[in-house]
Amino acid sequence: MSIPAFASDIELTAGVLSGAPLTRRYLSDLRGSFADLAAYERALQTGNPLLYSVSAVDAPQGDGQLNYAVGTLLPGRVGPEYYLTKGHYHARREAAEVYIGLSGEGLMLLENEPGETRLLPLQSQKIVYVPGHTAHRTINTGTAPLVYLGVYPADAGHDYGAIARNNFRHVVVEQNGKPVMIERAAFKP
Ligand code: M6P
Ligand code: ZN
Repeated sequence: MSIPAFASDIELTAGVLSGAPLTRRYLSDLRGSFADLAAYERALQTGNPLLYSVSAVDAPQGDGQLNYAVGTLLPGRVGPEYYLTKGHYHARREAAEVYIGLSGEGLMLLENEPGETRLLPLQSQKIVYVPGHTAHRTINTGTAPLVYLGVYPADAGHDYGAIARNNFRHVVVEQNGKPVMIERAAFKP
């Protein structure tokens, strides 16, 4: 029996991990995520751009294993709202995750079930600890792709349902060239 270790290469510009499948999310996959519905429909009429890709390495089955994934979120906006990931809770709610910024500039929007919110920077030399029971979404506030690595328990699972139903309580929009977080209820296109 040899040690079941392995190494991955990160291809930063393509956002790909060697040997791992790549999932692509296009604008049409993000229906319901952006606050400005009219701006979303207008954007879709002019095309269906790639918003982000995820290249994930799944560990072998077994207790205590970790998965990891490189996400590459492109720069852009729908109306005033920056490009973002769908965001999710972990199906196993207590599962935490560590995000490590690799390049680009962005934010992580965190929210828990009581409705508390945190907004933390994600970029090179920043590491964000996402505790269990916390929904997380990545937002690109820069002009280059935001590339990051997420490491999470192999049995965490993705639960998109709660976010698909209620979205996050806050939106991050550009105002005077800077990102500003406002309550979704107060958002006026
Ligand atoms: C990170 C990890 C992945 C996640 C991806 C995109 O790379 O957390 O598990 O899939 O970001 O986020 P989402 O699944 O919300 O689209
Ligand atoms: Zn996660």
